[in-house]
Amino acid sequence: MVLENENQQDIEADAAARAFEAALLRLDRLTATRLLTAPAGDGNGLQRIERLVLPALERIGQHWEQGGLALSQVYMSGRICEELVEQLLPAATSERGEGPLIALAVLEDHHLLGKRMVHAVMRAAGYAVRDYGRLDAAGLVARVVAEADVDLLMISTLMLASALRVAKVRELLAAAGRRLPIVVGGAPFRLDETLWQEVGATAMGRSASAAPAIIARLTGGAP
Ligand code: B12
Repeated sequence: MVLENENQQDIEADAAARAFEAALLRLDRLTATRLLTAPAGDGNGLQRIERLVLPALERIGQHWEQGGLALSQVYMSGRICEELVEQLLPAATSERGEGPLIALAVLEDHHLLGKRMVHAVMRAAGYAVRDYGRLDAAGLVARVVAEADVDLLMISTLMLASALRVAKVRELLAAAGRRLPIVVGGAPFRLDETLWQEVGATAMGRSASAAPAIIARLTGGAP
């Protein structure tokens, strides 16, 4: 019975993600918004976003790769998702308390949506997060070295070449004598389960909603 319910939920989530994908490709913001702000009882806002936005954009990326879509369609779909995520995710701010100070960056990559989601979730969980935006490996290391109060670094990358640059960040940090945990996330790490270890990260998160628990584990408790 429980299994039947779960199957039914999976089928409904898949149908909703496909409807969301179609709305993105029609540039139909109204329908996309309606699908994201679903009736109560269907998970919280973040779960809903992860269930719709991630698979829809992933399929759009695959269609583009296979030549079925133009890059402009990928771009517009990404922009609409960015706008919606910005509107829908809690904009809670957290003053620095006793908890760890976290720096968050996109490394050598223009895919910013995942970082935005991670930022919103971490702030909502009560963590103090410094958003470094998009940086290259040397720029990121220079900033972490200059800001001695940063306890942990979170890096988001969506391109394989950028994911591999995490190894450079680790190497430059070690050369500068700065040791801190690095938590990575993004498509390349979800596709290759051991990549985070290969690039010398401390941990990997498959989703934004998984991030607070990973940070709590690494820093010895919630903020
Ligand atoms: C939208 C998109 C774009 C948009 C980006 C808009 C924007 N402002 O973000 C635009 C059009 C600009 C774009 C450009 C390009 N793209 Co693009 N893009 C995508 C697409 C379709 C979706 C990405 C996305 O936003 N997903 C939704 C977000 C929410 O998911 P996410 O980032 O994975 O984040 C989630 C988790 O991973 C996790 N997470 C993310 N980061 C972190 C970090 C931590 C610490 C933790 C714990 C968790 C975590 O939390 C998030 C929520 O749960 C992907 C397809 C895919 N499979 O991902 C291709 C994709 C990433 N793009 C790709 C490519 C090739 C490009 C271009 C090179 C295309 C070109 N020829 O110009 C350029 C490169 C730009 C650059 N230099 O960075 C390839 C990369 C292939 C590879 N192996 O490297 C992909 C995989 C498409 C494909 N199938 O080929 N792209």
